[in-house]
Amino acid sequence: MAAVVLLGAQWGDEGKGKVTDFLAEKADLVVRYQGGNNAGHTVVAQGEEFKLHLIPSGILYPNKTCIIGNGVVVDPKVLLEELDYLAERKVKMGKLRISSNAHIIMPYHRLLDELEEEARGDQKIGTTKRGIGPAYVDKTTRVGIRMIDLLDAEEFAAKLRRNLEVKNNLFVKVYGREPLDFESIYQEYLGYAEKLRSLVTDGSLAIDEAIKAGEKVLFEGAQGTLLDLDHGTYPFVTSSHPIAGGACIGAGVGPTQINKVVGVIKAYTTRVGEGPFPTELMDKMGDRIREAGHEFGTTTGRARRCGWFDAVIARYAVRVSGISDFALMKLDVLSGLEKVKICVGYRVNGEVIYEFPQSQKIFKACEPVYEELPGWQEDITGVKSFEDLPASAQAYVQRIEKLTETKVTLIAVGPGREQTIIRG
Ligand code: 2SA
Ligand code: MG
Repeated sequence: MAAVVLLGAQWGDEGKGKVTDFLAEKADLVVRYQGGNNAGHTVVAQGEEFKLHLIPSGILYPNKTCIIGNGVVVDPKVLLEELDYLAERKVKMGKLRISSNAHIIMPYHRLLDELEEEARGDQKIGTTKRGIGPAYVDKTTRVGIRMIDLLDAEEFAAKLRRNLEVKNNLFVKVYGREPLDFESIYQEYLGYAEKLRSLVTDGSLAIDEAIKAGEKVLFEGAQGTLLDLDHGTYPFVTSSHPIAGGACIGAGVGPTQINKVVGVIKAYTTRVGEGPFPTELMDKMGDRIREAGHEFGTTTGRARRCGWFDAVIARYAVRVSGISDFALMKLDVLSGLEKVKICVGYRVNGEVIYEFPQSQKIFKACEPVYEELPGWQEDITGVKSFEDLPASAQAYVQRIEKLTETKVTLIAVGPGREQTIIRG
């Protein structure tokens, strides 16, 4: 397998970190292609737990190269903190490279994220307030500051000055805030530039050279399909493209180079932030899943909304990303239930639909149509092969495969690297 894209097939937090870590073992290069430090990966390696937000989880292998692609928005302060954290934990690290075309998150992006959320009132999106959206806005309106600009003090000063003029006008006149100070931001960021200079490279070229040399590349998506700017539950989405196509743009690689797309799904569904969620459980069952699955955000610590597995969404993810394999996570969390449910369609306006609707107004009105399956009581956290899973757990997985027409080739029954069932 030369190049694999790994992505979230739900609303993020599917457990991508664990699968990345697992697949990274076989890769030479691990590339992030979108998002920023709104992501959060918890990886258990060498018996220890690591929390990463920006750096690809492949960094935990000393002989790998990790690339932060051009499609990522980089908060340099956070990146340096993360590097320090890894150094403190005395991890033998892989090589890290940052694309020169990646955009930089500036202090005014973080402030804007906060102020805009506040201003939205009950229409708020529930962002992570990391400045992600405002940084992508600047990229799109062509005033963004890229890694390469940051390394050129003169260029950086000019761009920062121009940006601050516009942003400060907004802070003062619209939000009644104090203006941000040019000099302190300038000095602070020049400091980051010096620390990061040696890591900046042409990411697309590095990936191309690796592929041509026969190396294996893993593209690691953050967030999930339903948070995609175009294909997600707009406007309750993030400002980038977690879907497989995002890897081409966000890393600078052509679609014909990608051989495999792995979608990560959880055995149930979760969502952080606002927006419709048909299978959400507002009852004791939702609490039970949250507790058993430790469903609290890695980035913000927020309690995640929990619900049953939604096959409509999973099938949709297969469609928009061309998912070839599913990795099914946290199957063990459902152990001990008498019955488990899978959403197979939605009831809306007096009819039943089986495709993810285009209109968010309709999606919001959707009531799940459930299929009920028998649960399993056994502890499965030590199970090593599919055949050794309880019959009803096997049936649950097979039902998901049938409904999504996609093979589940990896099943996680616990957080550890060894708690993984591989199916051919
Ligand atoms: P933003 O900050 O602009 O990207 O927020 C926009 C929406 O996207 C949601 N969002 C997320 N949802 C789930 N997981 C996310 N990342 C972390 C992770 C979660 C965490 O991958 O583990 O640690 O809390 C993530 N990032 C953004 C967000 O809730 C808004 O609905
Ligand atoms: Mg996560």
